[in-house]
Amino acid sequence: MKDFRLYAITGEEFHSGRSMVDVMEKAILGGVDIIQLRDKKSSKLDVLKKAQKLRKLTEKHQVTFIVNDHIDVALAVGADGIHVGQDDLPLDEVRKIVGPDMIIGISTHHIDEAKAAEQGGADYIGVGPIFPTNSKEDVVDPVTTTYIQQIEEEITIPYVAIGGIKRHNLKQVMEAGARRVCMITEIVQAEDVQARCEEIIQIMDEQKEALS
Ligand code: TZP
Ligand code: MG
Repeated sequence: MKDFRLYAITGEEFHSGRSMVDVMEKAILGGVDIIQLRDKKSSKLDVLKKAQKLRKLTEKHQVTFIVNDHIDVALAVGADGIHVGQDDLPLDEVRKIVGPDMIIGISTHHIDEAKAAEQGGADYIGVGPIFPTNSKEDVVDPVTTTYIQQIEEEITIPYVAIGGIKRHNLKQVMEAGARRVCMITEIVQAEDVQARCEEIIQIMDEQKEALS
């Protein structure tokens, strides 16, 4: 898959009435290079409609588009990838459905899950929640940056750190080794989403430089 550094997930309850396409377009203009549609509440039809809009947007800007949970929707709109959790269909079943080319990402909370994901053919893994977060229901306890260090040592496929990551703790996340980060609220709740993403990317660039 095309490499990335800043991954944004939709969180419509935090968009403050702004349209999803508008919020995500600002994020892309600010430097986000991968977008995930995550919608745990809408009907399948509504998820499809949102996915169609985001597919158009991401195609226009040449940005990777991932759909959370809904494999059928991902296939229907020609998304670049699908993101699943530990309680969704197992990776080998997902691969059978989506074929060899679609990106498959999976959330992990423990090194054993990460190893299984790597062996099972995931293209990338989510690593978190690093810090406490209010953006996910039934979330497990924070895994802390120690989990990032473990992943750095034992896992070779790309990983993205997620969960409660903000400008003020980005340094900690990067010091532990992460070079790809994923955020919901820190991005979509910002009044100026584009400026926020630019600021995040600047911090990431500075940290990367400082740590190299
Ligand atoms: N998976 C693990 S934590 C999380 C998800 C979807 C929520 C991240 O949201 P935020 O607002 O960046 O903490
Ligand atoms: Mg899921």
